[in-house]
Amino acid sequence: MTRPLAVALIGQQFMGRAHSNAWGQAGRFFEGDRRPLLHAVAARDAASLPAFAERWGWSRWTDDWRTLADDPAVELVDVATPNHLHREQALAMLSAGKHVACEKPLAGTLADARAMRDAALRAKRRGTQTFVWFNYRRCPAVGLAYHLIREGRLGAVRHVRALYLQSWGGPDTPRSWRFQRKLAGSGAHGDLNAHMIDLARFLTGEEITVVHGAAARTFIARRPLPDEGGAGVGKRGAPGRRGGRQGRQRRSGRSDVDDSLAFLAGLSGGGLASFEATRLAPGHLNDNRIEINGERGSLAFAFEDMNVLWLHDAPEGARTAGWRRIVATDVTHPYVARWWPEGHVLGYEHGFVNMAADILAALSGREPALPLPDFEDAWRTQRVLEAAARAAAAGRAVGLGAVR
Ligand code: NAI
Ligand code: SOE
Repeated sequence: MTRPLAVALIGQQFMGRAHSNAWGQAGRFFEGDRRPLLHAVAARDAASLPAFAERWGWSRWTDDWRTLADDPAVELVDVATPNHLHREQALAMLSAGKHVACEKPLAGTLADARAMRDAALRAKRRGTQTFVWFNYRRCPAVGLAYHLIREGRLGAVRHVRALYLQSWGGPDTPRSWRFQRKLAGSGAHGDLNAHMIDLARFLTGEEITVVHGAAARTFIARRPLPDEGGAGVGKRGAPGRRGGRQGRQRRSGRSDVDDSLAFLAGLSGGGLASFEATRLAPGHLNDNRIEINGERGSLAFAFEDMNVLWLHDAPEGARTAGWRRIVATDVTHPYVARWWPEGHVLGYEHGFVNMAADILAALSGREPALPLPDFEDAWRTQRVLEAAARAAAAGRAVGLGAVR
């Protein structure tokens, strides 16, 4: 017998859809003591919420997210809103005794992230849990890499090479919240490097102790304002895309975040790491890739080929050494047994479903398939983001000890 666990979601656009799908599917594909009940969805656009709720299976909707805190049925609140709202929404729900699953980055600013970490520590003493949606941890190929590293297949880590390259942020892309520092915190850096810092820390099990140097660029300082009525949220609404205003003069606004940021860092085990994030790399759509070189072998993962993990080792010596392409769809790979037979590959949405299932496991007192990031964990990632931003602004190295 499974007991329902009432989930409430805040946000109904990109991540709102991904998370709605995840809560709906987790109860179908995974077994456990708790089954998600899609209790309520909250967002700003009252006109579109009833249809959204019906399509995705939410029993209720509201355009006032605060009411979720007063609803005694709600056990878990899922925050899928722009970065500047994470703090207020998460803190309100934690004080009401709700578990909180929040989107990444934990917050737009270090101060917000610190307040969230502190509130999560207090809530944890009362048995309340927090989670952060670093979904790429939950691709089976990444999970396999995690286990291979724990088994000592690479030996000591020498290098981490992490790239997150996208191409959607050209001059026609409207100035959504993602291009405003007061709403997003930063640009490509917080948005994309957050994932790569998390992956580097998760896979190696090491912390970043110093940012040796960083450089940021804002190539596009003004952007067209989004259309009225919500078009232009995220990357939608650009001329030529559905919802965009074509052939008319558009008003523009200031874009004050980085379009690209790269940095070099040191790992607690002595290794060297490089990170690069951009929204202006034509030919790279959602190209997040990480390579780890250890003293005995290497691993490489690239999300655009997300079912594959590359392993380089030399069990019989140099004569037959080489890169092996492992299609991570075997039942021995994390999560795969819950899905399809070998070679029936998974996609973007499965990472979110796998994470929803792991959150349910954690809330039932069971071990998740792979470790889940909580606010404390995401706070550590946020400190690295801050150190790199400070290093870029000041043109010097920043030790993590100075970022608290
Ligand atoms: P979006 O712009 O597509 O959607 C934002 C949603 O928040 C909308 O439904 C909007 O109505 C709602 N919202 C905005 N202000 C609100 C308010 N005051 N009260 C209630 N609802 C409000 O944004 P998107 O892309 O879904 O991003 C949301 C969060 O998810 C961000 O933190 C972003 O960094 C993160 N994200 C994470 C991804 C991942 O890979 N884990 C992928 C994309 C986004
Ligand atoms: C940005 O385009 C974005 O949607 C990020 O916000 C996500 O975190 C990333 O996973 C995909 O790209």
